[in-house]
This record gives sequence, structure tokens and C-alpha cells, in this order.
Amino acid sequence: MNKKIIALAIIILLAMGGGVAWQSIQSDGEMNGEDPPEVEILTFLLTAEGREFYLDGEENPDIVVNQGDEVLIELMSEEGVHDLIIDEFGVDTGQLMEGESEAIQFTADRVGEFEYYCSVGTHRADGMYGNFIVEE
Ligand SMILES: [Cu+2]
Repeated sequence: MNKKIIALAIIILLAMGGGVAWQSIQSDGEMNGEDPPEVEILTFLLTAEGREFYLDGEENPDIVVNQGDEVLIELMSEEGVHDLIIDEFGVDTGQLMEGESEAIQFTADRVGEFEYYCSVGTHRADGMYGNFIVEE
């Protein structure tokens, strides 16, 4: 009788030990970064002033990314009322008053050369646009 109880206790202990070992394997897996890799977000901070967009001092710069990139475009109005629109990607910051900013994040899911522009008044016709280029 006692031997049976001891044998049962050993079996239970082994089972518990096995459970603990299994748990540690699982948590090791999480710690080793088996989660999907974090996607890098390409960030472009543009300002608007007069009838131009600026990126690091460059007027209406080409914005170049690769297909599949996560892109974040932030527009800050330094002077006047402006917005930034890319029709093909549904990007629209809405109209920003001087001192306001807005960031839009999207996936560059198609290849091609597109236009970003300001839709306020005659700004686009006045030259307030640039190229948004998605390469393969
Ligand atoms: Cu504008």
C-alpha cells in the first residue's frame, strides 16, 4: 500500500516537473523573439510655407520608398493654410492652420510615380506639389 502511494507520488511529481519544463520552454521561445519582427516605419517630416513643401530645406522634394514600406508623412504648416494629399493612397492631412501638424501613416502597396500636393486654393496650380515614388 505504501509503495503504491510512493509510486503515485513519484508519477505526480514527474508530471509536475514535466509541466514546469514545458512552461520554461514556452517562455524561452517568447524571450527569444519568436514574435513577428517589428515593421520599420519610414518617417518624412515636411513643412509647408508659401507655395512650397520643404523636407530638410529642399523644396518639393521627391519622396522615395520601396513597395511594401510603412510610410508616415507628417505635415507642419509653418505659414498659411495647407494640406497634403496623395490621392492613390488615400492620404489627406486635412487643412492645417499655421502652427498645426498632422501625420498620416499608410502602406506603399503599389509601385509607381505619384503626386503629393496641396489642395488649398490655387496652391497646386501655383506649384505646391512633388513626386511620391514607390520603387520595386
Ligand atoms: Cu498649400
